[in-house]
Amino acid sequence: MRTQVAIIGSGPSGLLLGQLLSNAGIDNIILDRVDRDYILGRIRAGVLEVGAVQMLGKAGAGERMHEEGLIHDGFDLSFSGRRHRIHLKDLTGTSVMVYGQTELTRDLMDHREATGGLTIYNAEAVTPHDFDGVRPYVTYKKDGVTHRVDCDFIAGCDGYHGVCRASVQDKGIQSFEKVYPFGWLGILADVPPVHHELIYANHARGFALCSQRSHTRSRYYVQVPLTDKVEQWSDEAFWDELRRRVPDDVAQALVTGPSIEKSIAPLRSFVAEPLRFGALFLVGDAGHIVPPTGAKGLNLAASDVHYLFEGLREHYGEESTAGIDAYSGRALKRIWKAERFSWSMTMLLHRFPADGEFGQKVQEAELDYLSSSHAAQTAMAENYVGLPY
Ligand code: RFL
Ligand code: PHB
Repeated sequence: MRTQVAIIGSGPSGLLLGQLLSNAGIDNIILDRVDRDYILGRIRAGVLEVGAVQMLGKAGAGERMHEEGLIHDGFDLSFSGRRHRIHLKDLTGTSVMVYGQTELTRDLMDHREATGGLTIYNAEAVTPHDFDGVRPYVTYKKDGVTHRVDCDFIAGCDGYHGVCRASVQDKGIQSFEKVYPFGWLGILADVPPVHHELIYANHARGFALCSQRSHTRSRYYVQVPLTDKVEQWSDEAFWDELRRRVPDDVAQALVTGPSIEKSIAPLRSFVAEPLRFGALFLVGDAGHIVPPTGAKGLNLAASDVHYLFEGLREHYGEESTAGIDAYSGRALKRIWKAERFSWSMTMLLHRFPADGEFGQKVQEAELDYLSSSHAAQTAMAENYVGLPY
């Protein structure tokens, strides 16, 4: 088989890139090691910046998002028993869109199918080859047979645990990492959200987040020690803990119900540099991870795709390599700003056991300052709605 761009990974990065390339007449094949239902079973992001919203529209897959997505003009910070709203729209002129990653992925998969794009699911042992040379190719196994895809470029859209970053370990890649001493226990339930916007809570017992997917489906998180196992947490124990960490009026209004998904995600900040190795590009979580506190992971995947797509379009359309040569530098500039913001939101809102009560007091002072400073709120809002591409 031959294609122009072989895309490894059928998550949001791979699907978005594939669709933009197809729309521009650039041939591509997507390979994923699991199947469609498995990918759609992963409950992840929920908040889209305007840039990601525009990218989905540009891909031609934004119709349902515009019908069903919820526009949020602000969010609440809860601390010291009170709540403060960050007026995103008033402070920046921009809102965010609450639309689940599962739905966005489903829309992109459906659109790819409808427009005749090729995705090979359940591809085993996917391996990129010769991306340093002039004839890159990818091999994979399916039903016991090894296949080969010759290509011009390989897009590594295969997430944090993928094969692409692993295959450049001896090629001068540098990693920058911070691991946090806790995780997020998340629950998805078909109950109406407790509030029409998100609530991020700093509490002496640990962080909590009240989020949502629709008017009838809620997503809630509480900070837990890394040693906790999801089996230890009954639904009742989760709801009780959440009630303790949010203001009283919120706790009283909380509607609970059986969970339809429950999982623990560790928190990590990670950046790989550079993001290009010859004909191989790292895109999205394959190149970087943010803790979810700033809601930036999926949004960074979208901005990476923007820079890479523009570079590839220039390469094929104008025969210029300027865009692909600039990909790593351009993407990393935006990535590091989102890394900084996600790290600072994480430091501000979580309980760090090693920092003791001093740490908690400093956080409360910063939150109190934030609630009285227009400048500090503007800085937070600008970063939350997303910096320009
Ligand atoms: P993905 O989604 O991980 O997709 C990678 C795909 O590659 C496949 N793959 C392979 N295929 C072939 N061969 C191999 N060897 C392969 N290895 C892996 C996988 O099967 C998969 O299909 O990466 P992508 O596309 O870069 O997308 C990134 C986003 O998924 C991620 O950044 C977000 O989910 C992060 N995130 C959030 N981001 C936001 O913007 N806003 C949020 O509100 C938000 N909340 C979250 C989050 C992530 C979370 N967790 C669980 C990590 C909340 C949570 C709890
Ligand atoms: C979510 O709804 O899953 C979500 C929302 C905001 C975040 C992280 C996760 O910051």
